Amino acid sequence: MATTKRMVSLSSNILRHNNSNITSVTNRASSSWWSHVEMGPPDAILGVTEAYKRDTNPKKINLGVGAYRDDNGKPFVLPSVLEAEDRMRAKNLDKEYAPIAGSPEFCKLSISLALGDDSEHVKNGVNATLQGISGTGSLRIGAAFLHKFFPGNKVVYLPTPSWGNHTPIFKHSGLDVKQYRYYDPKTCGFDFQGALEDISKLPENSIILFHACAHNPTGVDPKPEQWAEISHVVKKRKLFPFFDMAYQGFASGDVTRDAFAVRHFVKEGHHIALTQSYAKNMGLYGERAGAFSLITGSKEEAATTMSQLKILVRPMYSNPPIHGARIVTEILSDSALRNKWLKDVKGMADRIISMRTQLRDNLKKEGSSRNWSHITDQIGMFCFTGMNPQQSERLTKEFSIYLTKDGRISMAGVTSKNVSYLAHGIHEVTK
Ligand code: KET
Repeated sequence: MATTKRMVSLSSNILRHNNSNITSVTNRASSSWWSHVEMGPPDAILGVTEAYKRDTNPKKINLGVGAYRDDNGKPFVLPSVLEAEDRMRAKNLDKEYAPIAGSPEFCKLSISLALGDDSEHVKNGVNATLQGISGTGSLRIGAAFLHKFFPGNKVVYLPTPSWGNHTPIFKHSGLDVKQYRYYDPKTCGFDFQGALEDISKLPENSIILFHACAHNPTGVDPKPEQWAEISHVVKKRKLFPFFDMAYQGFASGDVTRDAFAVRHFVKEGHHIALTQSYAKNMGLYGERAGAFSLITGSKEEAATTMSQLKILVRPMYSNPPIHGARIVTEILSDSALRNKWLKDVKGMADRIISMRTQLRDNLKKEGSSRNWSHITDQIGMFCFTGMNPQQSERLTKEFSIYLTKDGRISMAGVTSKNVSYLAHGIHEVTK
């Protein structure tokens, strides 16, 4: 009797419990799961393109994102890339998965492009190189690896300013982010003394990030002799150098010249981390082809670190996309096609350099009395104009010229057709 009573009360408890679960599910479903989610801000760089697309002014110009345009303002598919794709088509390739670390051939060609075909480090197999999802994905994997295995301070020191996505990438991986002096707004140039002073005081065993060339957003790079001194201080402070190389070939038009800093550090014995992107120098933006490398102390270290990199990649995205990596492999492995590509890169870099001169000349023609010499002194895809956020905003509102709020303009979006309108707009908001 007592047992039956207890069973009845138990089952009604279960019923009540189930009912209350059902009610709370229904309530939540009717009020929606996501009512607490607040609207996030648009991305500081990619959000500019979204706003540009909404603008109906026929004179509009998008100088927000760093994406190369030809002199008609159209996206540019490199002739060497088209040829690589033709060759690939003729090979009837399959669409099987890539290995977790991507194509081994792509990895070998990528690290050789960075360090040089005659690199002892590549010959000795002390590099752990993994195909990443373009530059961003490679940075993210590198950051995840450092978060898990870096034996020193889990702090990355970034130049001030740096690419807007560096801080979120490193923070998202669990690393702390701090700064060192880099750009001097007074000279619109490199603050060499400030950088050296800051770097020489960083806590030992920290991570320091460098833009290998064509610093984004400032377009200001250290000179070779300044790099040599920086390398010296980095070694003295026992810092771990992490190079982000997103613009090899884009700064000077010469892939060897643009690899100077990376090659110098490696030659000086630094065990660096390196990310590479083919978004800009091969125009493979949406193909997401890039690489992450560690230059380690031995072949064994290269193997152990590689095994752990793969363990990080597998649950994140399993393995990288194949099409872009195949294009890169096709181009870099054939000397004729490689030379064609080198000409394509030089052509893009030269067009940008000539646009810098034209923009400066047009500002003079407009009657601007400001010193615009930094437009031609800076290199790479961007010009850090020195315009403040209010001036940048006016340029967008009054002239439909889109740029990031920090006054950065993508020189790759300037053409012989829009340069005078751009100069006019800049003069109007800065006079
Ligand atoms: N590093 C730097 C310094 C960089 O400027 C970019 C892209 C990347 C890495 C990553 O590129 P990816 O496409 O993932 O290979 N910069 C341009 C585009 C962007 O912000 O995503 C830009 O600054 O406009």
